[in-house]
Amino acid sequence: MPDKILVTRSSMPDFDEYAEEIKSIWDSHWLTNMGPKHQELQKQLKEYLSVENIDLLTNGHMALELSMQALGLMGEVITTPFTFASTTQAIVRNGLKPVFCDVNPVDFTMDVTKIESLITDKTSAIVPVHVYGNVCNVEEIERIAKKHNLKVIYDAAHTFGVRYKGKGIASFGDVSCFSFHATKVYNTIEGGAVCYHDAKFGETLARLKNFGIKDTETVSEIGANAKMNEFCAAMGLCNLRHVDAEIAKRKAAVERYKQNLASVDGIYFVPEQKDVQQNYAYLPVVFDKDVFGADRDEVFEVLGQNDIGARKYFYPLTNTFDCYEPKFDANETPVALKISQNILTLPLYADLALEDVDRICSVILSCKK
Ligand code: T4K
Repeated sequence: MPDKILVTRSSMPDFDEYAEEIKSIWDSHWLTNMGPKHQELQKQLKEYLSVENIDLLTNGHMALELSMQALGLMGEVITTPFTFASTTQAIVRNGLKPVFCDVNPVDFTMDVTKIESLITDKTSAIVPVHVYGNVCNVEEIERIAKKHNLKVIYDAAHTFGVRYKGKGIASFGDVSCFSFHATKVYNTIEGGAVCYHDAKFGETLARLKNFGIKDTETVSEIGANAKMNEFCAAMGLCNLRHVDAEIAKRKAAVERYKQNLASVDGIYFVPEQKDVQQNYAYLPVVFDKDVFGADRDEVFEVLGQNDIGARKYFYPLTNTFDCYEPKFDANETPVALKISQNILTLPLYADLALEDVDRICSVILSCKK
């Protein structure tokens, strides 16, 4: 009986490598609050991601939430409902109103042709998501933001290491927020980062992640605690040594999936994006029941019966969540609604054996009618 295959599996260094990395923490007794591992990781990531400025946080969610606070956003924020709960929750928890823009059916990022009609005199920012590692139309978003004097905060949770036209993905927009959660291409166990251009913003963010403390006798903002600890930073230092090799293995798994499934009628893969160096973060496929014969939920069930844990990322859309009052109408984002009802993210991680990819594909093909 083969082991259960889950949608992903955390990348980890060898135990000895991590043990060696954390030895100095025992010597120093310095566990958190921007210690030496934090500083070193910040320096290495700045270079790896080719960014002007970077700050490390506890997770990707706090990166989003505190970035919005640091920018002093007000009123309405244009965003996508086709994302993980975090993006919309960060907006709402800042007292802002999310205004949902539909996505395009090719790569599921924000449909830039629909942004301008949603702008009002209350709009202060655009929060697009490079969903699954697919790069948004950054040029058009920049044009619109400049024209209407809006801030742009990219949810870059899925785009660690992605480059567009040779530039690090976080070069675009005012701010980009990464997640280094255990399930991501690159992890620090839990963790996240904010990349930005404006030094003043960086100073505010640094205070916000440390209770708003300016110095030992001055607290200038209403902050939170979102500091990355030394054990997470140490994991990050180890994982950074291997991330290129991990991405190469992911690429091989994605290519194997495509060899097996890309020519099958009724299964849609996102085409490779021009000028993009990808990170192969997720493998989303969309089922067209009229052509394939089985729908997404049926394939999901059959995979589950075979101990294969695909996931319905991102279903349901965030604009259908019960927790929002007033409620939103998902029919206003029909493309996102249709995709969320038909999409499945298939298992993908560096150590996924190609034979397992073949087995997953044959289970999927067994559903075809
Ligand atoms: N923005 C976007 C667009 C995001 O996708 C996310 C997070 C964020 C913002 C916020 O970033 P963080 O604050 O999380 O840094 C998972 C992750 O928890 C979440 O980070 C991620 N997006 C989301 C897409 O996926 P769940 O609830 O699906 O996770 P869970 O526990 O079901 O894990 C999925 C699979 O991963 C498991 O079946 C096995 C594997 N796994 C999981 C864990 C926890 C491991 O191999 N090791 C582990 O330690 O949310």
